[in-house]
Amino acid sequence: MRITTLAGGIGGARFLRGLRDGLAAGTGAAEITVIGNTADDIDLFGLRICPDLDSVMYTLGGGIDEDRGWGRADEGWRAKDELAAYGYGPDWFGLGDRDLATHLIRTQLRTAGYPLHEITAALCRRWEPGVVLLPMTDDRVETHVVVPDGDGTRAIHFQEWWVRHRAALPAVAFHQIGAESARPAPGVLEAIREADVILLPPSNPVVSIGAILSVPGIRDALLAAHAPIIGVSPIIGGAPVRGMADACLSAIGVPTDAAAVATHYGARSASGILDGWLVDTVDAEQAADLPGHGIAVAARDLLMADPARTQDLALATLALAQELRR
Ligand code: FO1
Repeated sequence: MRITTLAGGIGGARFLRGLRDGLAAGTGAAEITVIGNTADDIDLFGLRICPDLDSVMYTLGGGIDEDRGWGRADEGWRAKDELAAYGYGPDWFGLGDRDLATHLIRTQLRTAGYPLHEITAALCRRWEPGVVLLPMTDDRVETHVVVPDGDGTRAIHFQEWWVRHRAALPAVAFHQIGAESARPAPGVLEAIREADVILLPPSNPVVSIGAILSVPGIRDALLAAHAPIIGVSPIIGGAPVRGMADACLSAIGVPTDAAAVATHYGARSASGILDGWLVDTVDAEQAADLPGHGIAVAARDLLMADPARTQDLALATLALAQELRR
């Protein structure tokens, strides 16, 4: 079975680990291709940093710091302290000593002219994540956030908004800079076209899934895909499980609730991208009218509190896909 997923950072990576391990535990021989968000990427200290690709690579490769969900386990911050001692900012983005190796290699290969999908494959040769990890595009696409500035506005990089300001500055708009001229990375459209199942893990609908959909061709490929497309709500009981998706959703006028996110993605029968949607049991009532709008619903325990529950959730998305395929 060929499974293709779109994925952002921490929540997406955890879900993918459950999917891979849940399938491995069962008999399910499956090949998983992950289309990773690269609009979080940032140039810092002369290095190109790809947070969402690294969260997936480290989480599935066994190198992730479990509490943070980003960066390396058993991390040290000596280089960061040295940079701060020079007053060489920004000091609000934590680059760990072990994590730095990834960015140094990625930047060196990028300077040598290798495209991001080849660089990502090279880095994954060390980590062996057990999935094919593709960047959504090899081209530069960055989410910038428009925030109030006096009686006007200014745009800041997503990472500054997210990490330095903890998304506390009201976001007037999100722009994926460069998206209009970006092309899907090699393998991305094929992975969507050839999939037996397509999954949207509980990633941020605006700056992760939304950013991937901003690359021309990807949304159309999803619309045309023969595979059922199943999403998992990142919102439980009116709040994001972690991260600050609520700040992103309110910025685009979408209520922070499980049904509203599904409606935002839209039913495939109405030119949206969803055939099925998993909500937490506490949101079953609220999602009751989605089937009437072409989106099948399954209510499950969405909290990925431990590996077993994460695997159960991942397998539940496949079960809904099977149901819809019949
Ligand atoms: N997130 C933070 O909240 N604080 C940080 O200092 C930070 C550093 C960092 C370094 C490398 C990396 O790959 C990710 C990092 N993140 C940090 C997470 C990053 O902001 C992600 O883009 C978000 O978690 C959204 O996916």
